[in-house]
Amino acid sequence: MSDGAVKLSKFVSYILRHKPESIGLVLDAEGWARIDELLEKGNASGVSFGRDELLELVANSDKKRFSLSEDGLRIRAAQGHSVEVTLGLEAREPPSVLYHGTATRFLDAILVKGLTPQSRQQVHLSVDVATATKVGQRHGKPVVLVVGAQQMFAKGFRFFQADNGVWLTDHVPPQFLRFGETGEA
Ligand code: HQG
Repeated sequence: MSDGAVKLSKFVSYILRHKPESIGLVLDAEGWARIDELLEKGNASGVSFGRDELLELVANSDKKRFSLSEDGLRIRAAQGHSVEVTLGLEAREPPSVLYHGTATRFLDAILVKGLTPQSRQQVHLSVDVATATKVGQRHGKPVVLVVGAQQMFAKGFRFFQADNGVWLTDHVPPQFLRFGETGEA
């Protein structure tokens, strides 16, 4: 993505996941915003972007961060919310393992409490080690934990897959975690 696209992606992520009210936008219960309104209020807040740029961002976002409604009139973040939303995803059977990239400085707490959503609505899990490593790098020295997703599922934990493939669950107790890769080259 170009520098401009990354900047716009960060702005739209911030609005649709965390602070819609900062530009006077109201999301519906499932996290959707009207595209017209996002354009109008985003531009009024001083960030200038057009419909084409926004739609290009949706199509080319490296992590497919945004989804469009079937009628093409609304947009939402696929995952990552701190605002309370009900994405309306169906619970699904996960693969046998999933991965969670984090930073080494969080490990002590994670080994006691397991993975908890922190400021987001759910814990985010990746389907592969490479992606998890990148997620962990955002926070510091990365470490990848292997999540016994199938084991959890067998015990009644529920898993959801966002439109962009990221898996979501409410909590991963420490007994379902084991160390994977350091994420280092
Ligand atoms: C850690 C990005 C202490 C957790 C990514 C993580 C993802 C704990 C941090 C999505 C803990 C929260 C989400 C505990 C978990 N004690 N720390 N008990 N349990 N943590 O950013 O998963 O690029 O809220 O390990 O790709 O890093 O923005 O979550 O390090 O899909 O599109 O607390 O955001 O997507 O950090 O990332 P975050 P995350 P985008």
